[in-house]
Amino acid sequence: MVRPRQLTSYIHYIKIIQRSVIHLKVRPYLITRSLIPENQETPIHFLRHALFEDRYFFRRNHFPYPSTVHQSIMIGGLVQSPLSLSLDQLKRMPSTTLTVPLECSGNQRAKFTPPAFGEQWDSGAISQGNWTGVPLKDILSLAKVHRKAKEVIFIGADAGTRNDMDGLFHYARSLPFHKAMHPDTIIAYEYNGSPLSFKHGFPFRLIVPQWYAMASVKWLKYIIVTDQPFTGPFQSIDYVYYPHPNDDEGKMPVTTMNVNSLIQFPLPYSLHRAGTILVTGIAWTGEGVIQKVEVSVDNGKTWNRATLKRLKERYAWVQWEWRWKVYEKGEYTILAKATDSSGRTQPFTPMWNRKGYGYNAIQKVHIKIE
Ligand SMILES: Nc1nc2c(c(=O)[nH]1)N[C@H]1C(S)=C(S)[C@@H](COP(=O)(O)O)O[C@H]1N2
Ligand SMILES: [Mo]
Repeated sequence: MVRPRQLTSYIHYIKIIQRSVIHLKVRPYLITRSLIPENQETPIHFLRHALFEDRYFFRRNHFPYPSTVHQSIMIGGLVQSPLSLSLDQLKRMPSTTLTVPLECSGNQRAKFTPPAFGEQWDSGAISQGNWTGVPLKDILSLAKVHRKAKEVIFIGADAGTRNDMDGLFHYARSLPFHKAMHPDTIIAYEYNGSPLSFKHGFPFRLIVPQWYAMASVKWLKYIIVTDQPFTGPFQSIDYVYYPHPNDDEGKMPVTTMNVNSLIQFPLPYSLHRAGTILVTGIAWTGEGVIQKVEVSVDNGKTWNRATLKRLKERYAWVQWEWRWKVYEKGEYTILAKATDSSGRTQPFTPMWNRKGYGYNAIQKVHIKIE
């Protein structure tokens, strides 16, 4: 029999072995959080490029995958000319390609204390690639939107039940009209130059740059223009910040991504020789652009400016690096902190909220120099 104390030390060894195996460039894989619906994280620490292969893109689903694929989108509601568009028709319209990261608003939820309700994501519910599609505003103008329009609702083909309400629900979300009309809000039909894969929304999905990814509705089936606030459960119950544990006071919708960064190297709990260590990672924001990333190895007493490697694309994450000269053996904590052009900076303590959205506290990586 293994006694609990031994067990913890075994787990400790297994973790060390796993980490060293990963160091030997074993092929990365998605980490499964749930099988049905399929929720899987990206091996974000091991992918150091800007465009992720489809098979390494995180997957976040509320329901089992849809059983039928709809070959056209219907646009209706407060419009003069309701219409239906097939994939071929859409492909004939002028398109745009954007490098956009999608980050689940529940990314890093597992780090909240006290624990927050929901899928316990570590830091891999984020991925990035090139999305090609037609600006939604061009489609809305074909349909001739009524002047009274206030919101646009997007309905996906997937549906299922919820624990908190009776009935069958489609995954559906709305955008305020001005965001729907933004030239970079697109109906995407290609990812990295290939048709969207089924798991990521084939034949078309919405891509809403700078918003958390719940807005980017997959398997898009209906687009409905309305003058009323949309109150579907994925709009008015989920994807709302609830700052208090027991009441709904101060609730706020989840929209743009918080300023955030991630240390990709060194890996947590890794061992290193004294010398120079290239600390690397990524930083991103949903408002403006990343202005600076700072790294601290003395628990925040002093901060060092990291070098930013910007891509041309304005929504893409920024890669950063900082050369750390470390000669003294011992344990260290590396902190990384990003600041964006709207003046937002990562906090030491995350804004706790009941459903665990928008985690963006400064990341801490413990390592040892020996
Ligand atoms: N139709 C549909 N669209 C959806 C979802 C869903 O469950 N159904 N999940 C949303 C959420 S919460 C996220 S984080 C992203 C995940 O996109 P991905 O699976 O392509 O990574 O899709 C969004 N769009
Ligand atoms: Mo999400």
